[in-house]
Amino acid sequence: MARIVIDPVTRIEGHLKLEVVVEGGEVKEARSSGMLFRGIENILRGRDPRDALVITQRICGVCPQSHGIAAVRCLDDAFGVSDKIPANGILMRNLIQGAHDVQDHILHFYHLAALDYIDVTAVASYEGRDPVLCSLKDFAARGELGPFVPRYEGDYRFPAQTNRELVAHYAQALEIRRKGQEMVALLGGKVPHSVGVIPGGVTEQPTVDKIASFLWRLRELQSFIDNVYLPDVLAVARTYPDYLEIGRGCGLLLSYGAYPEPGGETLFAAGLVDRNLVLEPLDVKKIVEDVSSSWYEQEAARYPGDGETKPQPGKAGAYSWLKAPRYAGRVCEVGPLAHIAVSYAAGRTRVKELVDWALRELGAGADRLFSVAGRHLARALATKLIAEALERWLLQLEPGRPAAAEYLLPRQASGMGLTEAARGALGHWIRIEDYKIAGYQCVVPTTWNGSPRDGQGQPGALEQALTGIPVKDPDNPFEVVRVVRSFDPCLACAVHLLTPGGSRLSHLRVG
Ligand code: NFE
Ligand code: MG
Repeated sequence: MARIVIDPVTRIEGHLKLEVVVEGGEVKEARSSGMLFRGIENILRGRDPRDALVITQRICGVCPQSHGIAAVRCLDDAFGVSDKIPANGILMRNLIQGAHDVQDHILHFYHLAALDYIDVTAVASYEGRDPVLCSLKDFAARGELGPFVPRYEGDYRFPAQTNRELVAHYAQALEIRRKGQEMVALLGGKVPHSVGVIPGGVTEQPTVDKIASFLWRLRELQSFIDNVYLPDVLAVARTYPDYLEIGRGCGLLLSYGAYPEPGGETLFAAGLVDRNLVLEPLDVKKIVEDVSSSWYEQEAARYPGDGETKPQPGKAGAYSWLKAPRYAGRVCEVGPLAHIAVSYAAGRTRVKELVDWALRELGAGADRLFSVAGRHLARALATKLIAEALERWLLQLEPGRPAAAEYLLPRQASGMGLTEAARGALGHWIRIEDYKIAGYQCVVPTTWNGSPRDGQGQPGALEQALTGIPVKDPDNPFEVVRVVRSFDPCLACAVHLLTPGGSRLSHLRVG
């Protein structure tokens, strides 16, 4: 029996620790631990409710727009203006969130995951004149392999020429992401933490020049997704076909739905699906957070609207700062696979076309989506779907029409804001008393996926996906990190250590 501890897992956002027990060449047991405490919910108590918009965007530098949208939907609900937002406001929120998500998905595939499959050292033997590859070759020759190593060895399958092409795409993806961030800034004022999204709508006014500036960047993103990103993801799935089998996970996908169309249905459907893609309607009241294996004071699992954050470092039997969200007691996986599978099961026509096309390309059945390569594929399809919708939403903007409704700050209220971040289902819950925040809870995607065991002893989604996978060489557990990264975990979202001086809570780190 071998115990492998990977701490921290690199090329993800934040600090995740993994412990897996390997016996007979396969993982028998896995434990995923979030190693930092998040204090955002407690920081918010006693503040003006509108501060949630500003402060929750600071939860994470990768997905601030997602938290901005969840927070504003939470305030819309508490202020009673959810159904009063003008079409321009709905559309511009979608455009900000969508431009963000497109570049975030590209970030994940190229910069956080692709080097698990691409041998970057192939640039050393490059003899052509492509300036990007030449500069990477020089970089490697100086021994500066900075973002590319350390890595696990032993399973790079592409020929050298393909490796070099994919490395060039890694560099190209950086430029494309910049275009996506510029699109966010065009309507949201700035990145990473945008400023124009307010209760009732947005502060920005759509103008013809902003629409044109957004559109030409969008066209570049669309072209990259069609001609580079999707073909590369398919190439990885074809070259590593065993990863269409590995890391199947808990088999229950949950989506809150996201991207409301003015007067219509959402782009991503809400609901749950199992491995047979049978749709179950979502009942938010069935969500609870369990703290049995988490470093919080022990109490019964609570609905997030009534949730508390009471840290208890060193609690016996606990091993994570992440709580364990559950739906009617069941473990759920969230993320682009859920976006795509739930929307597919709900009969969204465009999603069906895209999924059926991709599965035909791979000669695979829909059950193969529940896998490492399936998650990467679903993420790429979700990116294409959003990029197409961005164009539709952009061309529906009406310059000169209002973009926000008025609101009054209530003395007493409660609200809930649900959306889908790039990494999956994201919910914020607020309680307002005497015009101030009396309680605020965020349940983020990585809390669902990276959760520890609950009071019933059920492992979390990532822990389940790791159990049973082969590990050829415990010194090079590349299979483990490939499964982990297919979930795109973000521990910055899931947990946070926040102190003004940066040191006071450092003793809370448990290693
Ligand atoms: Ni920090 Fe986040 C996204 C959110 S994930 S990246 O997407 O919400 O736990
Ligand atoms: Mg929380």
